[in-house]
Amino acid sequence: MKEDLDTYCQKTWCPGCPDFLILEALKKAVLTLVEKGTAKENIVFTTGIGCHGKTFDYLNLNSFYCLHGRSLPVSQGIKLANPDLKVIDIVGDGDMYNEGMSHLIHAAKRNSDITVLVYDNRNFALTVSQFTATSPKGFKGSSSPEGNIEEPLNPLELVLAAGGTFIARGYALKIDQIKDLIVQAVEHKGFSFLEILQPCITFFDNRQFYQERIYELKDHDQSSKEKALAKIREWDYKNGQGVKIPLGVFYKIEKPSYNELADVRRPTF
Ligand SMILES: Cc1ncc(C[n+]2csc(CCOP(=O)(O)OP(=O)(O)O)c2C)c(N)n1
Repeated sequence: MKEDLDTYCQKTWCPGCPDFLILEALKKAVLTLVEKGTAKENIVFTTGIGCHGKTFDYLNLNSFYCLHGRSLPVSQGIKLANPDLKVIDIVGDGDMYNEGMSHLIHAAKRNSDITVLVYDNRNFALTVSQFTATSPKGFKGSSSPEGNIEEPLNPLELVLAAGGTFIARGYALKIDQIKDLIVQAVEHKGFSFLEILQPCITFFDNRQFYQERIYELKDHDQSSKEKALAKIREWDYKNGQGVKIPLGVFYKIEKPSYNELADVRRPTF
Protein backbone atom coordinates (compact mmCIF):
# COMPACT_ATOMS: atom_id res chain seq x y z
CA MET A 1 0.00 0.00 0.00
CA LYS A 2 1.25 3.48 -0.83
CA GLU A 3 0.32 4.64 2.69
CA ASP A 4 2.84 2.15 4.13
CA LEU A 5 5.55 4.30 2.59
CA ASP A 6 4.39 7.41 4.47
CA THR A 7 5.95 8.62 7.71
CA TYR A 8 4.64 10.75 10.57
CA CYS A 9 7.06 13.59 9.81
CA GLN A 10 5.68 16.99 8.97
CA LYS A 11 6.75 18.09 5.50
CA THR A 12 8.67 21.33 5.57
CA TRP A 13 9.26 21.81 1.85
CA CYS A 14 7.95 25.12 0.48
CA PRO A 15 4.25 24.84 -0.40
CA GLY A 16 4.03 23.79 -4.05
CA CYS A 17 7.62 22.50 -4.28
CA PRO A 18 8.06 19.89 -7.04
CA ASP A 19 9.92 17.75 -4.46
CA PHE A 20 6.41 16.67 -3.37
CA LEU A 21 5.85 15.34 -6.89
CA ILE A 22 9.17 13.51 -6.99
CA LEU A 23 8.31 11.90 -3.65
CA GLU A 24 5.01 10.75 -5.13
CA ALA A 25 6.82 9.32 -8.15
CA LEU A 26 9.33 7.58 -5.89
CA LYS A 27 6.56 5.91 -3.89
CA LYS A 28 4.86 4.74 -7.07
CA ALA A 29 8.19 3.43 -8.35
CA VAL A 30 8.80 1.51 -5.11
CA LEU A 31 5.33 -0.03 -5.31
CA THR A 32 5.96 -1.06 -8.92
CA LEU A 33 9.28 -2.65 -7.99
CA VAL A 34 7.59 -4.51 -5.12
CA GLU A 35 4.80 -5.69 -7.47
CA LYS A 36 7.47 -6.96 -9.84
CA GLY A 37 9.02 -9.06 -7.07
CA THR A 38 11.56 -6.96 -5.17
CA ALA A 39 11.04 -7.15 -1.41
CA LYS A 40 10.45 -3.73 0.10
CA GLU A 41 13.14 -4.54 2.69
CA ASN A 42 15.62 -4.97 -0.13
CA ILE A 43 15.22 -1.41 -1.36
CA VAL A 44 17.51 1.02 0.42
CA PHE A 45 18.07 4.66 -0.21
CA THR A 46 20.63 7.21 0.86
CA THR A 47 20.40 10.98 0.71
CA GLY A 48 22.70 13.94 0.75
CA ILE A 49 21.95 17.11 2.67
CA GLY A 50 19.53 19.68 1.32
CA CYS A 51 15.84 20.00 0.46
CA HIS A 52 16.08 16.73 -1.50
CA GLY A 53 17.57 15.05 1.60
CA LYS A 54 14.34 15.52 3.52
CA THR A 55 13.10 12.54 1.53
CA PHE A 56 14.87 10.58 4.27
CA ASP A 57 12.20 11.73 6.73
CA TYR A 58 9.24 11.34 4.41
CA LEU A 59 9.73 7.91 2.85
CA ASN A 60 9.31 4.82 5.00
CA LEU A 61 12.10 2.65 3.64
CA ASN A 62 15.49 1.52 4.91
CA SER A 63 17.68 4.53 4.44
CA PHE A 64 20.82 6.41 5.48
CA TYR A 65 21.11 10.18 5.83
CA CYS A 66 24.65 11.00 4.72
CA LEU A 67 27.01 13.95 4.93
CA HIS A 68 26.58 16.63 2.28
CA GLY A 69 27.96 15.30 -1.01
CA ARG A 70 29.09 12.00 0.53
CA SER A 71 26.17 9.67 -0.09
CA LEU A 72 27.82 7.84 -2.99
CA PRO A 73 30.55 6.19 -0.91
CA VAL A 74 27.85 5.04 1.52
CA SER A 75 25.60 3.71 -1.27
CA GLN A 76 28.47 1.84 -2.86
CA GLY A 77 29.48 0.41 0.51
CA ILE A 78 25.93 -0.82 1.13
CA LYS A 79 25.80 -2.49 -2.28
CA LEU A 80 29.22 -4.05 -1.84
CA ALA A 81 28.30 -5.46 1.58
CA ASN A 82 24.95 -6.84 0.45
CA PRO A 83 24.66 -7.26 -3.33
CA ASP A 84 21.00 -8.34 -3.00
CA LEU A 85 19.94 -4.79 -2.15
CA LYS A 86 18.72 -2.23 -4.66
CA VAL A 87 20.38 1.02 -3.66
CA ILE A 88 18.96 4.40 -4.65
CA ASP A 89 21.05 7.48 -4.00
CA ILE A 90 19.08 10.74 -3.72
CA VAL A 91 21.14 13.87 -4.20
CA GLY A 92 20.86 17.56 -5.03
CA ASP A 93 22.81 19.34 -7.73
CA GLY A 94 24.88 21.26 -5.17
CA ASP A 95 25.33 18.05 -3.23
CA MET A 96 26.47 15.98 -6.21
CA TYR A 97 27.99 18.36 -8.77
CA ASN A 98 29.74 20.62 -6.27
CA GLU A 99 30.41 18.91 -2.93
CA GLY A 100 30.56 15.32 -4.14
CA MET A 101 31.64 15.58 -7.75
CA SER A 102 34.62 13.25 -7.59
CA HIS A 103 32.47 10.46 -6.13
CA LEU A 104 30.12 10.74 -9.09
CA ILE A 105 32.91 10.37 -11.64
CA HIS A 106 34.40 7.31 -9.92
CA ALA A 107 31.06 5.57 -9.28
CA ALA A 108 30.22 5.95 -12.98
CA LYS A 109 33.73 4.91 -14.03
CA ARG A 110 33.56 1.66 -12.07
CA ASN A 111 29.95 1.04 -13.16
CA SER A 112 28.87 0.58 -9.59
CA ASP A 113 25.48 -1.14 -9.51
CA ILE A 114 23.51 1.66 -7.87
CA THR A 115 21.01 4.30 -8.97
CA VAL A 116 21.60 8.03 -8.60
CA LEU A 117 18.62 10.40 -8.69
CA VAL A 118 19.62 14.05 -8.89
CA TYR A 119 16.99 16.59 -7.89
CA ASP A 120 18.47 19.36 -10.01
CA ASN A 121 16.92 22.69 -9.01
CA ARG A 122 20.05 24.49 -10.19
CA ASN A 123 20.85 26.10 -6.84
CA PHE A 124 21.78 25.24 -3.26
CA ALA A 125 18.17 25.70 -2.17
CA LEU A 126 18.15 24.72 1.51
CA THR A 127 20.81 27.31 2.26
CA VAL A 128 18.86 29.91 0.27
CA SER A 129 20.14 30.00 -3.27
CA GLN A 130 23.91 29.94 -3.68
CA PHE A 131 24.81 29.08 -7.29
CA THR A 132 25.80 25.52 -8.16
CA ALA A 133 27.57 23.84 -11.07
CA THR A 134 24.30 23.75 -13.02
CA SER A 135 23.10 27.29 -12.26
CA PRO A 136 22.92 29.19 -15.53
CA LYS A 137 25.16 32.12 -16.30
CA GLY A 138 23.51 35.24 -14.92
CA PHE A 139 21.71 33.34 -12.12
CA LYS A 140 21.07 35.76 -9.26
CA GLY A 141 21.21 34.14 -5.84
CA SER A 142 22.59 34.84 -2.40
CA SER A 143 26.22 34.23 -3.44
CA SER A 144 25.86 35.82 -6.88
CA PRO A 145 23.69 38.91 -6.34
CA GLU A 146 24.94 40.47 -9.56
CA GLY A 147 24.59 37.26 -11.56
CA ASN A 148 26.66 34.08 -11.78
CA ILE A 149 29.57 34.66 -14.15
CA GLU A 150 30.31 30.95 -14.72
CA GLU A 151 28.82 28.78 -17.42
CA PRO A 152 26.98 25.67 -16.22
CA LEU A 153 28.12 22.10 -16.49
CA ASN A 154 26.25 19.47 -18.49
CA PRO A 155 26.10 16.58 -15.99
CA LEU A 156 24.77 14.01 -18.46
CA GLU A 157 27.73 14.57 -20.75
CA LEU A 158 30.06 14.17 -17.79
CA VAL A 159 28.49 10.89 -16.65
CA LEU A 160 28.55 9.56 -20.22
CA ALA A 161 32.25 10.37 -20.49
CA ALA A 162 32.95 8.87 -17.06
CA GLY A 163 31.42 5.50 -17.96
CA GLY A 164 27.81 5.48 -16.73
CA THR A 165 25.79 2.73 -18.40
CA PHE A 166 22.27 4.17 -17.96
CA ILE A 167 21.72 7.89 -18.44
CA ALA A 168 18.29 9.53 -18.39
CA ARG A 169 16.55 12.81 -17.75
CA GLY A 170 13.04 13.49 -16.44
CA TYR A 171 10.95 16.49 -15.48
CA ALA A 172 9.61 16.72 -11.93
CA LEU A 173 6.18 17.85 -13.08
CA LYS A 174 5.70 14.60 -15.00
CA ILE A 175 5.12 12.17 -12.15
CA ASP A 176 4.44 9.07 -14.24
CA GLN A 177 7.42 9.66 -16.49
CA ILE A 178 9.70 10.04 -13.46
CA LYS A 179 8.20 6.91 -11.91
CA ASP A 180 8.88 4.88 -15.09
CA LEU A 181 12.42 6.22 -15.36
CA ILE A 182 13.14 5.39 -11.70
CA VAL A 183 11.91 1.82 -12.21
CA GLN A 184 14.04 1.40 -15.34
CA ALA A 185 17.05 2.92 -13.59
CA VAL A 186 16.75 0.64 -10.55
CA GLU A 187 16.28 -2.43 -12.76
CA HIS A 188 19.39 -1.56 -14.77
CA LYS A 189 22.45 -3.61 -13.82
CA GLY A 190 25.24 -1.10 -13.42
CA PHE A 191 25.54 2.60 -12.77
CA SER A 192 22.22 4.30 -13.52
CA PHE A 193 21.91 8.05 -13.48
CA LEU A 194 18.64 9.98 -13.60
CA GLU A 195 18.76 13.75 -13.72
CA ILE A 196 15.41 15.21 -12.62
CA LEU A 197 14.77 18.80 -13.69
CA GLN A 198 13.21 20.27 -10.60
CA PRO A 199 12.06 23.89 -10.77
CA CYS A 200 12.72 25.62 -7.45
CA ILE A 201 9.59 27.70 -7.12
CA THR A 202 11.12 29.85 -4.38
CA PHE A 203 14.57 30.66 -5.77
CA PHE A 204 14.59 29.68 -9.43
CA ASP A 205 11.21 29.13 -10.97
CA ASN A 206 12.10 28.02 -14.48
CA ARG A 207 8.88 26.10 -15.18
CA GLN A 208 8.08 28.20 -18.25
CA PHE A 209 11.61 27.78 -19.62
CA TYR A 210 11.30 24.00 -19.31
CA GLN A 211 7.74 23.73 -20.52
CA GLU A 212 8.56 25.59 -23.73
CA ARG A 213 11.51 23.30 -24.52
CA ILE A 214 11.03 19.77 -23.21
CA TYR A 215 10.14 16.89 -25.51
CA GLU A 216 10.21 13.09 -25.22
CA LEU A 217 12.95 11.11 -26.95
CA LYS A 218 11.44 8.81 -29.56
CA ASP A 219 13.07 6.25 -31.87
CA HIS A 220 16.38 7.00 -30.23
CA ASP A 221 19.16 4.39 -30.35
CA GLN A 222 20.04 4.00 -26.64
CA SER A 223 23.03 1.79 -27.38
CA SER A 224 25.02 4.40 -29.30
CA LYS A 225 27.34 6.64 -27.34
CA GLU A 226 27.61 9.07 -30.26
CA LYS A 227 23.83 9.37 -30.63
CA ALA A 228 23.44 9.76 -26.86
CA LEU A 229 26.02 12.54 -26.88
CA ALA A 230 24.31 14.33 -29.77
CA LYS A 231 20.98 14.24 -27.93
CA ILE A 232 22.57 15.27 -24.63
CA ARG A 233 24.20 18.22 -26.40
CA GLU A 234 20.88 19.50 -27.75
CA TRP A 235 20.71 21.38 -24.49
CA ASP A 236 24.08 22.70 -23.46
CA TYR A 237 22.64 24.08 -20.20
CA LYS A 238 23.52 27.61 -21.20
CA ASN A 239 20.90 30.28 -21.46
CA GLY A 240 19.60 31.05 -24.88
CA GLN A 241 16.64 30.77 -27.14
CA GLY A 242 15.77 27.86 -29.32
CA VAL A 243 17.31 25.11 -27.19
CA LYS A 244 15.42 21.86 -26.98
CA ILE A 245 15.47 19.70 -23.88
CA PRO A 246 15.02 15.99 -24.57
CA LEU A 247 13.61 13.78 -21.81
CA GLY A 248 13.89 10.00 -21.51
CA VAL A 249 16.68 7.46 -21.70
CA PHE A 250 19.71 8.71 -23.66
CA TYR A 251 22.02 5.78 -23.10
CA LYS A 252 21.70 2.22 -21.88
CA ILE A 253 24.24 -0.52 -22.38
CA GLU A 254 25.00 -3.87 -20.78
CA LYS A 255 28.42 -4.21 -19.19
CA PRO A 256 29.64 -6.15 -16.13
CA SER A 257 29.12 -4.02 -13.05
CA TYR A 258 31.70 -3.41 -10.36
CA ASN A 259 29.63 -5.53 -8.02
CA GLU A 260 29.57 -8.52 -10.34
CA LEU A 261 33.32 -8.32 -10.68
CA ALA A 262 33.95 -7.76 -6.98
CA ASP A 263 31.25 -9.83 -5.30
CA VAL A 264 32.42 -10.03 -1.69
CA ARG A 265 30.53 -13.28 -1.18
CA ARG A 266 32.54 -15.07 -3.87
CA PRO A 267 34.52 -17.85 -2.19
CA THR A 268 38.26 -17.34 -2.27
CA PHE A 269 40.58 -20.34 -2.49
C1 LIG B 1 30.11 19.89 4.00
C2 LIG B 1 28.96 20.81 4.09
N1 LIG B 1 28.98 21.99 3.44
C3 LIG B 1 27.92 22.82 3.50
C4 LIG B 1 26.81 22.48 4.19
C5 LIG B 1 25.64 23.44 4.27
N2 LIG B 1 24.54 23.01 3.42
C6 LIG B 1 23.50 22.30 3.93
S1 LIG B 1 22.30 22.06 2.81
C7 LIG B 1 23.16 22.88 1.63
C8 LIG B 1 22.58 23.14 0.26
C9 LIG B 1 22.11 21.91 -0.45
O1 LIG B 1 21.90 22.21 -1.81
P1 LIG B 1 21.64 21.05 -2.84
O2 LIG B 1 22.56 19.93 -2.62
O3 LIG B 1 21.63 21.64 -4.21
O4 LIG B 1 20.19 20.54 -2.43
P2 LIG B 1 18.78 21.28 -2.41
O5 LIG B 1 18.66 21.94 -1.07
O6 LIG B 1 18.79 22.30 -3.52
O7 LIG B 1 17.82 20.17 -2.61
C10 LIG B 1 24.39 23.34 2.12
C11 LIG B 1 25.37 24.12 1.34
C12 LIG B 1 26.80 21.24 4.86
N3 LIG B 1 25.72 20.81 5.52
N4 LIG B 1 27.87 20.42 4.80
